[in-house]
Amino acid sequence: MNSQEYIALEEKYGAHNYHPLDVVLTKGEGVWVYDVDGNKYLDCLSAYSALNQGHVHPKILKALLEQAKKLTLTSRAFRNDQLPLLYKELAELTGYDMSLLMNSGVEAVETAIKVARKWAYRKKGVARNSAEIITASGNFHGRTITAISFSTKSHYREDFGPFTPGFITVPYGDAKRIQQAVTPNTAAVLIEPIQGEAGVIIPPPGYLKELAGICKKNNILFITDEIQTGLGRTGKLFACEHEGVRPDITIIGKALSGGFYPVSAVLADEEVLGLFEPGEHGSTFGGSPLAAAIARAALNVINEENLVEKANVLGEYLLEQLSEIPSRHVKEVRGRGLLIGIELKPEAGGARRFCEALQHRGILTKDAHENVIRFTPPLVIDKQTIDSVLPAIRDVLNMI
Ligand code: IF1
Repeated sequence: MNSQEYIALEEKYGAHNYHPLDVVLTKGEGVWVYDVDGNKYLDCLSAYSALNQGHVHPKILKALLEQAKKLTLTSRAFRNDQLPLLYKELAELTGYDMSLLMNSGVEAVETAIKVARKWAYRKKGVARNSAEIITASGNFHGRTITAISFSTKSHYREDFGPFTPGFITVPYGDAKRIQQAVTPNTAAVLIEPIQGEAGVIIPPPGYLKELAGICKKNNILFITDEIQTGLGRTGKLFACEHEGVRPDITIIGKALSGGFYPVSAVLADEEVLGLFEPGEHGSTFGGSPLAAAIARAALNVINEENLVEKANVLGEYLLEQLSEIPSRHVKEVRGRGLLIGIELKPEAGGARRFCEALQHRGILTKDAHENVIRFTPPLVIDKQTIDSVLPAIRDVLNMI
């Protein structure tokens, strides 16, 4: 079958909740992907940072295959011999006392919200059912009813109410607005250290530090969603480290499995995560031996291959190279590490047509927030590969 035939099948039999680029991929290796018609592309999206380690990393594949032959799932009714090792390795890597394993990113977000509410009732003395969580406009934390309850994008919410109460949303990037929203019932502040979906929005310097200070002063939990920014993407293990901030709760997902399997986690110290009691939370697949073995290998690759430092060095290089491209369409190029966005001027006709043009030049990426082209290649990319695609990017940014 060719691309057109696969696309026709998908359109006929699948729900239309996506509008993907019309490229049907069948194979991936490192930074490269191949479509069913035999074309090769550089993946500059990396499944929104889930593929920091590159496609089908051989070491993660090996861990998956070996574990899959032995034991895949126990449920948490029984213990397994992989999860404790992952817990220990996560603690050693991140410095948090504990973690709780879930599957999708949004489940970990919901988990963090649950534990923050419990903390407010049990530790802070907030009256039950009245905890408030402050979030930021332009946020993206996933697609569940609770996560869209505090989305500010009408397209994500419009027909899906009623919503979960208990969330207050203030403009992103202005610490004063967070301070003003604090009440005695505030349990937590939940933000992304850099907003991905909103178009790679980097808050003003000092923002995260200020938020951490406000939270500490007011006895509020500071929760960061590092599902997209974490595990090396921005040139630090966590984006919060750019400001020397250690949140009370850090949420990770995506690259925690290197793209093999959905694995997410909530990281926190014992005084917070220790509040969960047996039966209060869980998941059939969360923390399975297969997930744990994959995550252990995925973390190991980040360490062994120095991916955090690579993202730092190559990110700086790519940002500089992209910034130097003269183009009448470009409003701003911004980024941190290998999380880079090119914002186009409103009159450029939207980022999608640029993504389609890049696709025809062998580069896959995705528009964000209408006018932003993301460049988030796997962290295993090298300088030579970056150099090899710059001419095509230059051409596309200068098309009519
Ligand atoms: C889709 C966006 C990115 C996330 C942050 C939680 C989640 C995500 C910061 C939920 C997920 C994904 C999901 C994907 C598209 C994508 C995305 F454009 F929609 F916003 F990355 F920029 N927190 N982001 O970025 O994690 O439950 O999906 O595992 O198609 O919805 P999940």
